[in-house]
Amino acid sequence: MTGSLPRLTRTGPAPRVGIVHLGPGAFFRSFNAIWTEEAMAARGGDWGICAVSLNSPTARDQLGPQGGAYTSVTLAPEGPRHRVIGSVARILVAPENPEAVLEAMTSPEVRIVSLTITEKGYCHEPATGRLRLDHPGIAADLARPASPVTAPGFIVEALARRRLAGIAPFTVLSCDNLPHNGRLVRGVVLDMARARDTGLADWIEAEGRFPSTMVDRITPATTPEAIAALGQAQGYHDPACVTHEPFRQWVIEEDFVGGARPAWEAAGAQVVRDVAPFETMKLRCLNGTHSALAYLGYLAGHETIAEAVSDPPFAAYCRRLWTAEILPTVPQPEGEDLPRYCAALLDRYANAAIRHRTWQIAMDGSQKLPQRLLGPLAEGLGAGRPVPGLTLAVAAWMRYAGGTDEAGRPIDLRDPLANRLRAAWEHGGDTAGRVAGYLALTEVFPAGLARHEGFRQGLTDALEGLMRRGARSMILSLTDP
Ligand code: CS2
Repeated sequence: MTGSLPRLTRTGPAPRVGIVHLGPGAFFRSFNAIWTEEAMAARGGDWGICAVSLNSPTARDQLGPQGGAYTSVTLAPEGPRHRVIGSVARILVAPENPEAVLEAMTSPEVRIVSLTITEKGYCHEPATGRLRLDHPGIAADLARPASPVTAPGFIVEALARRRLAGIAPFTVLSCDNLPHNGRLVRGVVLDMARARDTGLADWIEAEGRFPSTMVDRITPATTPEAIAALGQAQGYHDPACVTHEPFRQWVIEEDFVGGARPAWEAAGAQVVRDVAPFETMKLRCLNGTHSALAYLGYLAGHETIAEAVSDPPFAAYCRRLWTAEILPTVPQPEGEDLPRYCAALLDRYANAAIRHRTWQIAMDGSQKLPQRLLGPLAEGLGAGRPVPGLTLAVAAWMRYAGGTDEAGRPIDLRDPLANRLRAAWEHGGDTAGRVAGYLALTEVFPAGLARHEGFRQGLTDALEGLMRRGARSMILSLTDP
């Protein structure tokens, strides 16, 4: 059907490039590209985006034939809204032509390199935040710096070339769901630069800027059904389209090289001195409950987040997590009303127009758990507060990573540590042995937490309960004891 429709194409000229963006997936399209389009419309500036895929050619194949244009589909409960976005000026596929990417990143007109590469793209150890020098991509980039494969590799090589050419560094703007994402990317870039050349590392340390950001917009993976529905509504074929919720929030630390950046605040972004309280709020309140709902919901047979929270014990579980276990660990960000923020989250989750799969959110758990669940858990334990809800969520991750659901069906486990997670399950023997196997993953569990006897026992009991009674019944006993 959509095959016979004309393809969407750019109408006006593409903007001049001022930003190189690594990771042009769905989130970039529902977020960065839209804010930047609006900032340029409001205040001007040459901030067109050169979008770079570090892995597959998919984004280029989708966006390229359309001159970078694509449709943003806002999935409001009352019906979809469509809008064509034109801020993507150019698309590159790094593995096909790393040199073209480095050339773009070295251009003096490019003042910002932004990133949505997901947690694992930073090649760091989640528990410590340090660059993994034994990461195969990092090892390859240190051996052949001029043709990198990883994000840190591209950034360091491009900065080295700028330094040689006497060009100021670009600002590195991480837009991934990681705490202190600016500090994290600065750390991995400096670790890598230092492994190459201390002079380069000193220059980056002195001249480079790595503002932290808090990013928020629920964006499920684009489905063939969404592309077909857009075709029906608009009469064109756009495989690059993105669907997302109406809500969005961007909090950006004001720390750019030479102050150069689009006027994102003209589009409603909050530019602040300290992003940390906003990050903690979002990572723990939103992403924390998202991951909890993903594992427990998946095990209980809920395909989407909206389905999970329409099941009353799951909504009660979220409320309980916020009130009793998460909010006591969240500092007050200026201008936010935390109880209202959480109540609004439940409404956002309940938006049935968004089919955000629990399986999608369950992906890469080993990279997500530390900041989403383990941080508030460790703080709660440290303060002597009971944390049964967060403990149940971690146990559900273990159960999920074991590889079969409650009906005995195999789970398509996607995680950089998938093999080790499965091995911990298979070789653990009994429940206590399995828990011990997971807690021994030092990349995931900080030593203090892994050694905590009460936590270990709580996990073992929760996992035992999940095996015997199932996720829904465990949630019921927690919310309605
Ligand atoms: C989700 C996030 O996939 C996930 O892990 O928790 O992508 C979430 O939808 C966004 O952070 C919302 O801003």
